[in-house]
Amino acid sequence: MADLFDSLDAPLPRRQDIAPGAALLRGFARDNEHDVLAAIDAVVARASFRHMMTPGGHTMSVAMTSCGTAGWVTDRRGYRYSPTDPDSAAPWPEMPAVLRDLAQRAATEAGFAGFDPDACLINRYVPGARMALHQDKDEADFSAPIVSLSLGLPATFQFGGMNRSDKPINYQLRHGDVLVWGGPSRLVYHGVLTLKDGEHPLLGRQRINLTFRKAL
Ligand code: MD3
Ligand code: FE
Repeated sequence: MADLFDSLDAPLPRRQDIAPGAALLRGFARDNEHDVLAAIDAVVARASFRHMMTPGGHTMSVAMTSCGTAGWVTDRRGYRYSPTDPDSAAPWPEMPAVLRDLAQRAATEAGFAGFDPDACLINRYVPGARMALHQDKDEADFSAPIVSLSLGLPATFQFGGMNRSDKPINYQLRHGDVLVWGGPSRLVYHGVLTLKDGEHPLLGRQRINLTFRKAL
């Protein structure tokens, strides 16, 4: 049977392989965006966003919190995964099932069946916030991928190489996009350019990014 979209221009592909082991699943989280946002609200109600300090003494422009058995923290002592929230000394909130399931479905679609994340970092960008090029290498097991979910305002994501000096390729990440990074792409340098101002219908003047990891 003919479908409504047959007559329209082809949409952007739903899945784009951007490098070996790296897949962009556009709009993957749109189907249950309301449940996803409610789950994030529930986590943030128990573990607030906070601006952490880097070991070098700079306050990050991105505000962060975590859920799961481990959360990522940084302070003057360095970077690490911690089983407790340093602000409350309590364990991080449990990872909501709706979030874990989404990450597992995305990982499976990208070829990483069996992904079992124990940490979910939640980053909040307001206009002006950015994340400089870095590698994610505080996790114990690099054979597991990282799954990232973008919500709210669009951002320009920089995908670099194995050396900081490798020229990055820029990708636009929009509300509901999911990225899976594994295999040869797991340790590439990456970052997010300064968030531009805007107003998102569900999230207002902010972007939220979740990253699901096997940290321990
Ligand atoms: C590529 N977050 O939390 S997500 C981070 O949009 C982080 O908030 C960015 O980098 C953000 O560490 C980018 C996409 C991402 C996450 C982890 C990766 C890309 C990655 C790890 C390896 C390679
Ligand atoms: Fe990162």
